[in-house]
Amino acid sequence: KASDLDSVLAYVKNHQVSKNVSYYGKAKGKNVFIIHLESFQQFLIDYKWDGQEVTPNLNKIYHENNTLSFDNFFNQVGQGKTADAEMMLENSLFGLPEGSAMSTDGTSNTFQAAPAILDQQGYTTAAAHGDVPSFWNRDNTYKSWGYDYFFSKQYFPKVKDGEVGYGMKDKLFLKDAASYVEQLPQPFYAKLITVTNHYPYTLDKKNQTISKTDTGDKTVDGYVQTAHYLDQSIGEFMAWLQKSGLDKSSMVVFYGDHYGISDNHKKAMAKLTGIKDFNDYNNAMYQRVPFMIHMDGLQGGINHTYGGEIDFLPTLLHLLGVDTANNVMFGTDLLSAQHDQTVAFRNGDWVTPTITKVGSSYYSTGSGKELKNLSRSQKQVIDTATNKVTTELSLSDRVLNGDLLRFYTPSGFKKVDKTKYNYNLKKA
Ligand code: GP9
Ligand code: MN
Repeated sequence: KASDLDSVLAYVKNHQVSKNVSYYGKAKGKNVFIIHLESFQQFLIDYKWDGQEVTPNLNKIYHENNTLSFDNFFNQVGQGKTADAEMMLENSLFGLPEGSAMSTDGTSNTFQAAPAILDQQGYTTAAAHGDVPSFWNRDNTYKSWGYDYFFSKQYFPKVKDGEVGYGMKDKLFLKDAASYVEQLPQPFYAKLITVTNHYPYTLDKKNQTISKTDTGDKTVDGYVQTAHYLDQSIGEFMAWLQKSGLDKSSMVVFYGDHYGISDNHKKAMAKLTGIKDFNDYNNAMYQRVPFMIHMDGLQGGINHTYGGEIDFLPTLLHLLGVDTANNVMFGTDLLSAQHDQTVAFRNGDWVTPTITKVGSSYYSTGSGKELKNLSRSQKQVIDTATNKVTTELSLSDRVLNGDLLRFYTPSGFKKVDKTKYNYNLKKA
């Protein structure tokens, strides 16, 4: 019921942060490319295997002067994996404790998502994915989020050996998707979801241009190979961007959606990382994923602020000069001096710059030393973080489970009319 929203609105109002004047509106009116790097963990950046950089193109972007890169940015997904990442990135709402919110609530709920917000700013919006449109209920959810276009499998030409795993190979996909996006009225907001770097990391011989790792764990050892292939596809995309001239008028944002190597593979991770006794603390630290914002004229550098996927949208909208004060969002602008650096995991564990909680254990963030006899001030950090994390997760769940946004429309926001959209390719 509508009154359930009161505590949500009060929480959001109480957690407003100031803007960062040196970044606010810096990307106003730019086209936006959101590049989804499937299963891509931060440790791949600058990682070397067999005497080679695994991801030379992304490494270059990561270190460039006009890229703002975050090195303490965590994925916060639960069982919904990609779908949870999409939910957080486009709504600043958490996925649900079980299942995928895109599947359970994507069709029926009211949302105030990135595409609908940007529609108000004159943007054309599109998502692209080289898989069937029904996967994760994208076809229905994207209507609720206000996407003008959704280019899925049916939009792309069938070619021999064009697919592996969950869909089109990244090189073919990005090339074709880019050619669609290029035709959209500007400014556009386009999300391109790659998929080749997905478990179990298989790739045809022809595209294997770096050797597999040698941990002996079959489903882990192909990871560098598909990541290397994904990286090459990014290299080709960036070359296209420059050739098209769109590099001058666009901001390109990269993110990794979640881990590639799950905590069932600690032995293999120990071999890949050189951390002998790869434990729960290390596993938490390796939930870092890339978040990089690349744009001509952007003041870049490597930013060490702790945050996660829930913070993506307010950060992005502020760069675009879009105010978020009236929106129901659980993240805050990573560039704000007041951003709270407590990072929630979906199971209630958390990371702060000083202390990390995994299950019933606490560790010193950085050294990984387990904290046993807690000092008063440590107890205080723990209480504050635990309280914040439980509150924000449960309030976010309340929004999704109760479809509470149907009772609230931010001022100036135009409600999404789901019936307006049809993503089926019309046969000529
Ligand atoms: C499928 C793809 C994979 O369409 O997005 O989803 P995941 O298994 O990573 O959640
Ligand atoms: Mn995924």
